[in-house]
Amino acid sequence: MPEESIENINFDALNAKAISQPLVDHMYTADPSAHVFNGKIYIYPSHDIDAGEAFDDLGSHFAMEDYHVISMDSITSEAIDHGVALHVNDVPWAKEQMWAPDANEKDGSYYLFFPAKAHDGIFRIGVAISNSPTGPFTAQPEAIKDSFSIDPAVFKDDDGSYYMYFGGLWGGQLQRWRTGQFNAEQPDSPTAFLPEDHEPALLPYVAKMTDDLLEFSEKPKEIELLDENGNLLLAGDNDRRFFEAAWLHKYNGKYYFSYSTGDTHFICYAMGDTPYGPFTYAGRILNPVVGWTSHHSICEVENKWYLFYHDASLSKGVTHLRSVKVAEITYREDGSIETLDPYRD
Ligand code: FUB
Repeated sequence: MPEESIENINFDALNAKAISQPLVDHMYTADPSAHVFNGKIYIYPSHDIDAGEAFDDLGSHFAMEDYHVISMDSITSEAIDHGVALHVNDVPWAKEQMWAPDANEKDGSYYLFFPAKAHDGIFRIGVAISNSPTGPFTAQPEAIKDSFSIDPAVFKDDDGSYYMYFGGLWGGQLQRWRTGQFNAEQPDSPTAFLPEDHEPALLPYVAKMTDDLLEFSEKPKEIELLDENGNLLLAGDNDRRFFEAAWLHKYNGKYYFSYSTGDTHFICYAMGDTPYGPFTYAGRILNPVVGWTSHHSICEVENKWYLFYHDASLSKGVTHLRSVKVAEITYREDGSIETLDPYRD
Protein backbone atom coordinates (compact mmCIF):
# COMPACT_ATOMS: atom_id res chain seq x y z
CA MET A 1 0.00 0.00 0.00
CA PRO A 2 1.62 3.27 -1.05
CA GLU A 3 3.06 5.56 1.62
CA GLU A 4 0.89 8.54 0.65
CA SER A 5 -2.38 6.81 1.60
CA ILE A 6 -1.21 5.86 5.12
CA GLU A 7 -2.54 8.98 6.83
CA ASN A 8 -6.10 8.12 5.79
CA ILE A 9 -6.03 4.66 7.36
CA ASN A 10 -7.98 3.83 10.51
CA PHE A 11 -5.55 1.28 11.91
CA ASP A 12 -7.87 -0.13 14.58
CA ALA A 13 -10.42 -0.93 11.89
CA LEU A 14 -7.75 -2.26 9.56
CA ASN A 15 -6.20 -4.53 12.18
CA ALA A 16 -9.64 -5.91 13.00
CA LYS A 17 -9.95 -6.90 9.32
CA ALA A 18 -6.43 -8.35 8.98
CA ILE A 19 -6.32 -12.03 8.04
CA SER A 20 -3.52 -12.53 10.59
CA GLN A 21 -1.84 -10.74 13.48
CA PRO A 22 1.89 -10.12 14.13
CA LEU A 23 3.68 -13.26 15.32
CA VAL A 24 5.68 -11.14 17.80
CA ASP A 25 5.00 -7.62 19.00
CA HIS A 26 7.91 -6.90 21.38
CA MET A 27 10.10 -5.93 18.41
CA TYR A 28 9.62 -5.16 14.73
CA THR A 29 10.41 -7.93 12.26
CA ALA A 30 10.19 -8.20 8.47
CA ASP A 31 11.16 -10.25 5.41
CA PRO A 32 10.39 -13.63 7.02
CA SER A 33 12.16 -16.68 5.59
CA ALA A 34 10.52 -19.75 7.11
CA HIS A 35 11.75 -23.34 7.20
CA VAL A 36 10.89 -26.52 9.04
CA PHE A 37 13.98 -28.13 10.60
CA ASN A 38 13.54 -31.30 12.69
CA GLY A 39 9.76 -30.82 12.82
CA LYS A 40 9.89 -27.28 14.18
CA ILE A 41 9.24 -23.97 12.39
CA TYR A 42 12.13 -21.47 12.27
CA ILE A 43 11.68 -17.97 10.92
CA TYR A 44 14.67 -15.88 9.83
CA PRO A 45 13.45 -12.26 9.59
CA SER A 46 15.02 -8.85 9.33
CA HIS A 47 15.02 -7.05 12.69
CA ASP A 48 13.58 -3.60 12.02
CA ILE A 49 14.70 -0.66 14.15
CA ASP A 50 14.27 3.08 13.98
CA ALA A 51 17.81 4.34 13.51
CA GLY A 52 16.62 7.87 12.74
CA GLU A 53 17.39 7.72 9.01
CA ALA A 54 14.98 9.68 6.79
CA PHE A 55 12.80 7.77 4.28
CA ASP A 56 14.28 7.69 0.78
CA ASP A 57 14.01 5.53 -2.32
CA LEU A 58 17.42 3.98 -1.64
CA GLY A 59 16.02 2.42 1.56
CA SER A 60 18.43 4.30 3.86
CA HIS A 61 15.75 4.09 6.58
CA PHE A 62 16.22 0.30 6.62
CA ALA A 63 19.27 0.60 8.88
CA MET A 64 19.07 -2.78 10.59
CA GLU A 65 22.00 -4.01 12.69
CA ASP A 66 21.31 -7.59 13.68
CA TYR A 67 19.23 -10.72 13.22
CA HIS A 68 17.02 -12.63 15.65
CA VAL A 69 15.60 -16.10 14.95
CA ILE A 70 11.98 -16.90 15.83
CA SER A 71 10.74 -20.46 16.38
CA MET A 72 7.31 -22.05 16.67
CA ASP A 73 6.48 -25.60 17.73
CA SER A 74 3.47 -25.57 15.40
CA ILE A 75 1.74 -23.03 13.17
CA THR A 76 -0.62 -22.00 15.99
CA SER A 77 1.86 -22.00 18.88
CA GLU A 78 3.54 -19.02 20.46
CA ALA A 79 6.42 -17.52 18.48
CA ILE A 80 9.62 -17.50 20.53
CA ASP A 81 12.38 -14.92 19.97
CA HIS A 82 15.81 -16.47 20.55
CA GLY A 83 17.67 -13.17 20.88
CA VAL A 84 20.53 -11.82 18.80
CA ALA A 85 21.76 -14.48 16.38
CA LEU A 86 24.25 -12.29 14.48
CA HIS A 87 25.24 -8.62 14.80
CA VAL A 88 26.79 -6.50 12.06
CA ASN A 89 29.72 -5.70 14.38
CA ASP A 90 30.64 -9.39 14.24
CA VAL A 91 30.77 -9.52 10.44
CA PRO A 92 34.26 -8.39 9.34
CA TRP A 93 33.30 -7.46 5.79
CA ALA A 94 29.95 -5.74 6.56
CA LYS A 95 29.34 -2.13 7.52
CA GLU A 96 25.56 -1.64 7.74
CA GLN A 97 22.03 -2.46 6.55
CA MET A 98 21.47 -6.09 7.51
CA TRP A 99 18.58 -6.68 5.08
CA ALA A 100 16.42 -9.71 4.31
CA PRO A 101 18.15 -13.00 5.26
CA ASP A 102 17.47 -16.69 4.71
CA ALA A 103 18.86 -19.86 6.27
CA ASN A 104 19.23 -23.53 5.48
CA GLU A 105 20.50 -26.74 7.02
CA LYS A 106 23.03 -29.31 5.86
CA ASP A 107 24.43 -32.29 7.78
CA GLY A 108 23.47 -30.84 11.16
CA SER A 109 24.94 -27.38 10.53
CA TYR A 110 22.85 -24.26 9.99
CA TYR A 111 23.74 -21.52 7.54
CA LEU A 112 22.45 -17.96 7.72
CA PHE A 113 22.64 -16.14 4.38
CA PHE A 114 22.37 -12.37 4.58
CA PRO A 115 22.93 -9.20 2.54
CA ALA A 116 24.67 -6.15 3.98
CA LYS A 117 26.48 -3.12 2.67
CA ALA A 118 30.23 -3.65 2.74
CA HIS A 119 32.63 -0.89 3.79
CA ASP A 120 32.73 0.36 0.18
CA GLY A 121 28.94 0.89 0.14
CA ILE A 122 28.26 -2.09 -2.17
CA PHE A 123 25.71 -4.72 -1.13
CA ARG A 124 27.17 -8.23 -0.89
CA ILE A 125 25.81 -11.49 0.46
CA GLY A 126 27.48 -13.34 3.32
CA VAL A 127 27.18 -16.64 5.17
CA ALA A 128 27.34 -17.35 8.90
CA ILE A 129 27.36 -20.82 10.50
CA SER A 130 25.96 -22.35 13.67
CA ASN A 131 25.35 -25.81 15.10
CA SER A 132 21.89 -24.63 16.18
CA PRO A 133 19.04 -23.32 13.99
CA THR A 134 18.66 -20.39 16.40
CA GLY A 135 22.33 -19.42 16.38
CA PRO A 136 24.42 -17.66 17.48
CA PHE A 137 25.99 -17.69 14.02
CA THR A 138 29.65 -17.11 13.21
CA ALA A 139 30.21 -15.10 10.04
CA GLN A 140 32.71 -16.00 7.36
CA PRO A 141 35.44 -13.34 7.15
CA GLU A 142 34.57 -12.42 3.55
CA ALA A 143 31.32 -12.12 1.62
CA ILE A 144 30.52 -14.82 -0.94
CA LYS A 145 32.82 -14.34 -3.94
CA ASP A 146 30.94 -12.87 -6.94
CA SER A 147 27.90 -12.05 -4.76
CA PHE A 148 26.09 -8.75 -5.21
CA SER A 149 22.74 -7.07 -4.49
CA ILE A 150 20.27 -8.29 -1.83
CA ASP A 151 17.60 -10.71 -0.63
CA PRO A 152 19.21 -14.17 -0.77
CA ALA A 153 16.89 -17.19 -0.64
CA VAL A 154 18.49 -20.64 -0.53
CA PHE A 155 16.44 -23.56 -1.84
CA LYS A 156 17.34 -27.23 -1.34
CA ASP A 157 16.21 -29.39 -4.23
CA ASP A 158 15.17 -33.04 -3.90
CA ASP A 159 18.57 -34.21 -5.20
CA GLY A 160 20.38 -32.42 -2.34
CA SER A 161 21.60 -29.47 -4.44
CA TYR A 162 21.29 -25.99 -2.94
CA TYR A 163 20.63 -22.88 -5.03
CA MET A 164 20.74 -19.23 -4.02
CA TYR A 165 18.25 -16.80 -5.60
CA PHE A 166 18.90 -13.10 -5.14
CA GLY A 167 18.59 -9.54 -6.43
CA GLY A 168 16.76 -6.31 -5.75
CA LEU A 169 16.21 -3.01 -7.58
CA TRP A 170 16.68 0.60 -6.45
CA GLY A 171 18.43 0.49 -3.03
CA GLY A 172 19.19 -3.18 -3.71
CA GLN A 173 21.60 -1.97 -6.47
CA LEU A 174 20.82 -4.68 -9.07
CA GLN A 175 20.57 -2.04 -11.81
CA ARG A 176 24.17 -0.99 -11.09
CA TRP A 177 25.51 -4.41 -12.21
CA ARG A 178 24.25 -4.43 -15.80
CA THR A 179 27.75 -4.52 -17.27
CA GLY A 180 28.96 -7.17 -14.81
CA GLN A 181 30.78 -4.49 -12.79
CA PHE A 182 29.39 -2.15 -10.14
CA ASN A 183 28.47 1.26 -11.58
CA ALA A 184 29.10 3.83 -8.83
CA GLU A 185 27.96 6.87 -10.84
CA GLN A 186 24.99 8.95 -9.59
CA PRO A 187 25.21 7.36 -6.12
CA ASP A 188 22.06 9.08 -4.83
CA SER A 189 19.80 7.90 -7.65
CA PRO A 190 17.72 4.76 -6.99
CA THR A 191 16.58 4.56 -10.61
CA ALA A 192 19.67 5.45 -12.67
CA PHE A 193 20.69 2.58 -14.99
CA LEU A 194 17.27 0.91 -15.00
CA PRO A 195 16.10 -0.24 -18.46
CA GLU A 196 13.53 1.83 -20.37
CA ASP A 197 9.89 0.78 -19.99
CA HIS A 198 9.85 -0.92 -23.43
CA GLU A 199 13.01 -2.96 -22.70
CA PRO A 200 13.11 -6.32 -20.90
CA ALA A 201 12.98 -5.91 -17.14
CA LEU A 202 16.02 -6.63 -15.03
CA LEU A 203 16.14 -10.26 -13.95
CA PRO A 204 16.89 -11.91 -10.62
CA TYR A 205 19.87 -14.26 -10.33
CA VAL A 206 20.47 -17.86 -9.30
CA ALA A 207 23.69 -19.71 -8.47
CA LYS A 208 24.23 -23.28 -7.32
CA MET A 209 26.09 -23.44 -4.00
CA THR A 210 29.27 -25.37 -3.31
CA ASP A 211 28.96 -28.53 -1.17
CA ASP A 212 29.97 -26.60 1.96
CA LEU A 213 27.32 -23.92 1.21
CA LEU A 214 29.94 -21.17 1.65
CA GLU A 215 30.43 -20.09 -1.98
CA PHE A 216 28.79 -20.15 -5.41
CA SER A 217 29.89 -23.16 -7.44
CA GLU A 218 29.18 -21.26 -10.67
CA LYS A 219 28.88 -17.72 -11.93
CA PRO A 220 25.38 -16.41 -11.06
CA LYS A 221 22.93 -16.73 -13.95
CA GLU A 222 19.94 -14.55 -14.80
CA ILE A 223 16.51 -16.13 -14.31
CA GLU A 224 14.16 -15.54 -17.22
CA LEU A 225 10.67 -14.39 -16.20
CA LEU A 226 8.31 -14.75 -19.15
CA ASP A 227 4.80 -13.63 -19.99
CA GLU A 228 2.06 -15.91 -21.36
CA ASN A 229 3.52 -15.56 -24.89
CA GLY A 230 7.00 -16.62 -23.88
CA ASN A 231 8.43 -13.08 -23.98
CA LEU A 232 10.50 -11.57 -21.20
CA LEU A 233 8.45 -9.32 -18.91
CA LEU A 234 9.13 -5.67 -19.71
CA ALA A 235 10.61 -3.05 -17.40
CA GLY A 236 7.43 -0.98 -17.70
CA ASP A 237 5.23 -3.90 -16.63
CA ASN A 238 5.45 -2.74 -13.00
CA ASP A 239 2.56 -4.95 -11.85
CA ARG A 240 4.42 -8.13 -12.89
CA ARG A 241 8.13 -7.53 -13.26
CA PHE A 242 10.65 -8.64 -10.59
CA PHE A 243 11.72 -6.04 -8.02
CA GLU A 244 13.06 -7.93 -4.94
CA ALA A 245 12.26 -10.67 -2.37
CA ALA A 246 13.06 -13.79 -4.42
CA TRP A 247 11.80 -17.12 -3.07
CA LEU A 248 11.77 -20.60 -4.60
CA HIS A 249 9.62 -23.53 -3.56
CA LYS A 250 8.54 -26.75 -5.19
CA TYR A 251 4.99 -28.11 -5.28
CA ASN A 252 3.86 -31.23 -7.12
CA GLY A 253 7.11 -31.36 -9.12
CA LYS A 254 6.87 -27.74 -10.35
CA TYR A 255 9.24 -24.96 -9.35
CA TYR A 256 7.56 -21.76 -8.13
CA PHE A 257 9.62 -18.57 -8.22
CA SER A 258 7.89 -15.86 -6.17
CA TYR A 259 8.88 -12.23 -5.64
CA SER A 260 7.77 -8.70 -4.84
CA THR A 261 6.92 -6.18 -7.55
CA GLY A 262 8.23 -3.39 -5.29
CA ASP A 263 6.66 -0.11 -6.29
CA THR A 264 3.34 -1.81 -7.13
CA HIS A 265 3.44 -3.82 -3.88
CA PHE A 266 2.33 -7.27 -5.08
CA ILE A 267 3.77 -10.67 -4.21
CA CYS A 268 3.63 -12.56 -7.51
CA TYR A 269 4.80 -15.93 -8.76
CA ALA A 270 5.99 -17.62 -11.91
CA MET A 271 6.21 -21.35 -12.63
CA GLY A 272 8.90 -23.47 -14.25
CA ASP A 273 10.30 -26.97 -14.69
CA THR A 274 13.87 -26.51 -13.43
CA PRO A 275 15.51 -24.56 -10.59
CA TYR A 276 17.08 -22.30 -13.23
CA GLY A 277 13.78 -21.52 -14.97
CA PRO A 278 12.63 -20.12 -17.28
CA PHE A 279 9.58 -19.24 -15.20
CA THR A 280 6.27 -18.13 -16.68
CA TYR A 281 4.27 -15.51 -14.83
CA ALA A 282 1.29 -17.17 -13.14
CA GLY A 283 -0.39 -14.58 -10.90
CA ARG A 284 -0.51 -12.82 -7.56
CA ILE A 285 -0.13 -14.48 -4.19
CA LEU A 286 -0.65 -11.43 -1.97
CA ASN A 287 -2.29 -8.09 -2.61
CA PRO A 288 -0.63 -4.95 -1.16
CA VAL A 289 -0.10 -4.72 2.58
CA VAL A 290 0.21 -1.57 4.70
CA GLY A 291 3.76 -0.26 4.26
CA TRP A 292 5.80 0.22 1.11
CA THR A 293 7.56 -3.13 1.07
CA SER A 294 6.13 -6.60 0.70
CA HIS A 295 8.32 -9.64 1.29
CA HIS A 296 7.47 -13.25 1.96
CA SER A 297 8.42 -16.90 2.06
CA ILE A 298 6.38 -20.02 1.36
CA CYS A 299 6.77 -23.07 3.55
CA GLU A 300 5.02 -26.42 3.96
CA VAL A 301 4.09 -27.26 7.55
CA GLU A 302 2.34 -30.56 8.28
CA ASN A 303 0.96 -30.93 4.73
CA LYS A 304 -0.42 -27.41 4.56
CA TRP A 305 1.24 -24.48 2.81
CA TYR A 306 1.78 -21.10 4.40
CA LEU A 307 2.74 -17.63 3.29
CA PHE A 308 4.97 -15.85 5.80
CA TYR A 309 4.81 -12.13 5.08
CA HIS A 310 4.92 -8.77 6.81
CA ASP A 311 3.02 -5.53 7.07
CA ALA A 312 3.41 -2.25 8.93
CA SER A 313 0.05 -2.31 10.72
CA LEU A 314 1.51 -2.60 14.25
CA SER A 315 3.60 0.55 13.75
CA LYS A 316 0.58 2.27 12.17
CA GLY A 317 2.18 2.43 8.77
CA VAL A 318 5.81 3.28 9.51
CA THR A 319 7.44 1.77 6.43
CA HIS A 320 10.61 0.52 8.13
CA LEU A 321 8.89 -0.85 11.27
CA ARG A 322 7.19 -4.00 10.09
CA SER A 323 5.75 -7.17 11.66
CA VAL A 324 5.95 -10.75 10.51
CA LYS A 325 2.66 -12.62 9.95
CA VAL A 326 1.54 -15.95 8.52
CA ALA A 327 -1.51 -17.07 6.51
CA GLU A 328 -2.39 -20.32 4.78
CA ILE A 329 -2.33 -20.42 0.99
CA THR A 330 -4.47 -22.59 -1.25
CA TYR A 331 -3.53 -24.27 -4.51
CA ARG A 332 -6.12 -24.88 -7.18
CA GLU A 333 -6.29 -28.21 -9.05
CA ASP A 334 -4.10 -26.82 -11.85
CA GLY A 335 -1.35 -25.82 -9.40
CA SER A 336 -2.14 -22.11 -9.44
CA ILE A 337 -2.32 -20.24 -6.13
CA GLU A 338 -5.35 -18.31 -4.87
CA THR A 339 -4.61 -14.62 -4.25
CA LEU A 340 -4.75 -13.56 -0.61
CA ASP A 341 -6.20 -10.21 0.44
CA PRO A 342 -4.33 -9.23 3.63
CA TYR A 343 -7.41 -7.40 4.98
CA ARG A 344 -10.99 -8.67 4.66
CA ASP A 345 -13.61 -6.38 3.04
O1 FUB B 1 14.12 -5.12 4.76
C1 FUB B 1 14.91 -4.38 3.86
C2 FUB B 1 14.47 -4.58 2.47
O2 FUB B 1 13.10 -4.19 2.34
C3 FUB B 1 14.47 -6.00 2.01
O3 FUB B 1 15.75 -6.49 1.71
C4 FUB B 1 13.55 -5.90 0.86
O4 FUB B 1 13.12 -7.12 0.35
C5 FUB B 1 12.44 -5.08 1.47
O5 FUB B 1 11.55 -5.87 2.22
